[in-house]
Amino acid sequence: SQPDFLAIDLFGIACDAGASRRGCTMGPDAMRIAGLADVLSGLGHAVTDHGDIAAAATPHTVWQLPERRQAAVLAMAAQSSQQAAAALGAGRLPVFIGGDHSLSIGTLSGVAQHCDATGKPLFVLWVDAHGDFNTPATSETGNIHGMPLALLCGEPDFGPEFSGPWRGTIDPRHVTVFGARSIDRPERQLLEDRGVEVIDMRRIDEMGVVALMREVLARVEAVGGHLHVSLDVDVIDPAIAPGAGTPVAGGLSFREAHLVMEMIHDSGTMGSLDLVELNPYLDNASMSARLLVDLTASLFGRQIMPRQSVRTGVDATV
Ligand code: B3U
Ligand code: MN
Ligand code: MN
Repeated sequence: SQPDFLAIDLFGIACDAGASRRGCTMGPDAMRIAGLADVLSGLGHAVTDHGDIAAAATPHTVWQLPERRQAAVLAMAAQSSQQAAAALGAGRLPVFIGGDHSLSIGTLSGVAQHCDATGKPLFVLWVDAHGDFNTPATSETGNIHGMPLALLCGEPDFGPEFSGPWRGTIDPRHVTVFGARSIDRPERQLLEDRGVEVIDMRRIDEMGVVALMREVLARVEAVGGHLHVSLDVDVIDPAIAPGAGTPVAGGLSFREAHLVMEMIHDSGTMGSLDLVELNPYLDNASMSARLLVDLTASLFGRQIMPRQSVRTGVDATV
């Protein structure tokens, strides 16, 4: 488990080259303005904001070229991979503020490097409306934000242009996709074949988030693992989080999303975090940015009333 107060590093990754619509480049600033650092320091944590990694200025004509966008994604991944490994090596907890979900190619590969070096088993909780397990061969859109997990899990369809420290660094059987409700056919087959756990919205409706999250977290706790949480804003219902480029109806409610975050916090297993896909250009009066900051507060220990138990497997008592 974790100390109550953490040293948190914030890294903005102003990237939209992996997405279908532009605007996620403004995500990091929107979350800063919504008070992310203040909320975390208000909880007692020591927060350092390292500013943004940004792509070279991309005129729209350049953004429309798939090879250029792909090169931009991977150039940023090379940087964020180093940031992740360095922050964790220094005993700090890195929070990556996106930016579209392709940024996890970099962040997770750096986290994996650190876990390899320390011998901690790595688990990934991918909280997302989508599976993000497409490959260049299965993707209908060609957008890289629909592919990061497949690349990280070593799918062979990626050509040599995708080489880098990210390729095949994650064990698909240590990945849980939570909140899914939009998965492409061939993507679904790959997820099944590789043994990725997919907790879709129907299972959440039937079982509730508590029973499902307890199982996921208990597996990490049992082996003293490092949990990387990758939170895609589109997992939340678009009615309350409209600032997402690929909204899908029927997402997590406000209460469910907070409960998931609170349970992750109580488990003490989270070692690194991505906050991705916030598109302030599509947001409504910053409501999604503020909700993401609010959820992050729950992830880092904000509680309505104090609770004594910090164990997931045991019933928490007030
Ligand atoms: N599966 C689709 C849609 C998608 C995935 N991730 C996002 N959208 N954000 C695709 O493009 O691969
Ligand atoms: Mn995603
Ligand atoms: Mn998504």
